Amino acid sequence: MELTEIAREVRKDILLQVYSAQSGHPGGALSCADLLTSIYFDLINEGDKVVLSKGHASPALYAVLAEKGFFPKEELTTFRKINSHLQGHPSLLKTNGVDASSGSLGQGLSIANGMALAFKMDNKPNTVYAILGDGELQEGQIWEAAMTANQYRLNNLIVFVDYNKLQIDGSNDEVMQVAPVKEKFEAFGFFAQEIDGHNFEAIREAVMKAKAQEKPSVIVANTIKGKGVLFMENQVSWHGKAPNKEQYEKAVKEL
Ligand SMILES: Cc1ncc(C[n+]2csc(CCOP(=O)(O)OP(=O)(O)O)c2C)c(N)n1
Ligand SMILES: [Mg+2]
Repeated sequence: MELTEIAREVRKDILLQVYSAQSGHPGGALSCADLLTSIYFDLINEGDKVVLSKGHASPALYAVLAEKGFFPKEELTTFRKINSHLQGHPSLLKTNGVDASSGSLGQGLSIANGMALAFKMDNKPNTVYAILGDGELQEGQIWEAAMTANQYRLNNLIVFVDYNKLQIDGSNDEVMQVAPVKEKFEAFGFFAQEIDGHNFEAIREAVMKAKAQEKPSVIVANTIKGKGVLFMENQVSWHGKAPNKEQYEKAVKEL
């Protein structure tokens, strides 16, 4: 299947989960659907690790993992239900295929650092991918982790920033300015690139360039929150809200 087709399935499954649960975060899940599709269906090698630091986008991760065969797709409708292995935020202990627990924003880059450092100590050739939200960059721990990645020259670490310009209740600019993102990471010793986060070729090319560096990498991925569903695109109100039946059917039809 083509990446575009996989991403379309992933988006449908994101909506299915949030609709079935009648809660969850469609906007930020749709925004990183192409990044996760790229990582899991184009870029990943056996043994690589993926840290979805913006854990509220769990429906995107679960959709990709189900598509990969880590668990049956039928289970997606149990998302956020009591006793389901698909909890609101990813759990390393509960869900097959999840590499790191997340949900409390700000911690994922530190976890990814530890994994990358461990790969180096074990002389393993693997890569760690981390996906951060742009609002998440307001967490101080991110910048402590950025210093650490530079200190240990973690060139096996590739950080994606899902740069959709929106967070929970407004734009980054209104709440707490994070721009310029690329330059900030450069100042922290990263090799930094900025791309269209919905372009599979651009994502692949940036990862290949990142892998050739001697320092940690950040790929600032310009994205659209709610991407793929017109009435959700760039609407902060769809950060953490479930569609009703009519909206769900309209969204699926559009996809
Ligand atoms: C430490 C912490 N504080 C607050 C929250 C609640 N929260 C969940 S998502 C979110 C906004 C995140 O914005 P961003 O990182 O831009 O994510 P995206 O736009 O990709 O959804 C917040 C504040 C949280 N999960 N963790
Ligand atoms: Mg955001």
